[in-house]
Amino acid sequence: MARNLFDLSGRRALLTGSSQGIGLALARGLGEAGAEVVLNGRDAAKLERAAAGLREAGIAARTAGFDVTDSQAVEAGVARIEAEFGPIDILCNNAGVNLRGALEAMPDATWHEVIATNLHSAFYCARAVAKGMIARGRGKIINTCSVMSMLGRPTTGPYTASKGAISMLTKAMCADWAQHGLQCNGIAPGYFSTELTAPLRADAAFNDWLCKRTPAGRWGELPELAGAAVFLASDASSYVNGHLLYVDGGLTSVV
Ligand code: GCO
Ligand code: CA
Repeated sequence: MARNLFDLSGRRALLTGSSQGIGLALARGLGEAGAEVVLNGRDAAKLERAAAGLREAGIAARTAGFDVTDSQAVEAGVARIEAEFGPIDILCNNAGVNLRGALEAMPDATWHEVIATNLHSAFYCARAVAKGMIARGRGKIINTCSVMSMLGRPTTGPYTASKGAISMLTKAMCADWAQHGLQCNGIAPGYFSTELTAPLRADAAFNDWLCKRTPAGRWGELPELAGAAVFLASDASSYVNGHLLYVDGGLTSVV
């Protein structure tokens, strides 16, 4: 029987920032398609709870709690995963924070935390896993971008800059690594109901604006991101490279 192009069985995925929100939804989606998923996050207890939830759904879930903003911790964390569990076939660079505030009053520390968490981490993790992927002649890197890879919004300066940068880093990864059999692409979510956007959903005016601004007329629900992740993580996208796949209810297609 022909192999299902979207089947991820036998593949191992490392997902950064996956103890909640988009990262955990991507892990669930890849797991449901058959992948073994390795969750990463800063809070060990939250990470274990997330993995337990996936295991209850029959997904092979492991945890690897290392600080993705520390390049030495990343090298050690990736080496430990590949020694203990086996090769990483799929990397989802999803770790991200959004610390909002007026740009003119933005402290250095806030800027640096957002850029380090959202951008440096993607470089550190991709560099660490690319060594094995290049040696094996295949691998999938999926970077969590955003509609803010293309659009700004007041008070989200560092986040917007980081998401623009990671969308271009995705193309840089394609430029360097496509020749080695890696496919490096981005998923650009619109507005989804997550912990990160909870403060926005609590604001009636923002809610009203978002539902009018989004052609689908609503917030995205996390399971609606799984299909894009499975597609970009699977053989179905073997000739897709450097692509930014918007999952945004049409938001970036209209004014
Ligand atoms: C905001 C939101 C957005 C979302 C999402 C949109 O403050 O506008 O936090 O940045 O997080 O990234 O795709
Ligand atoms: Ca986002």
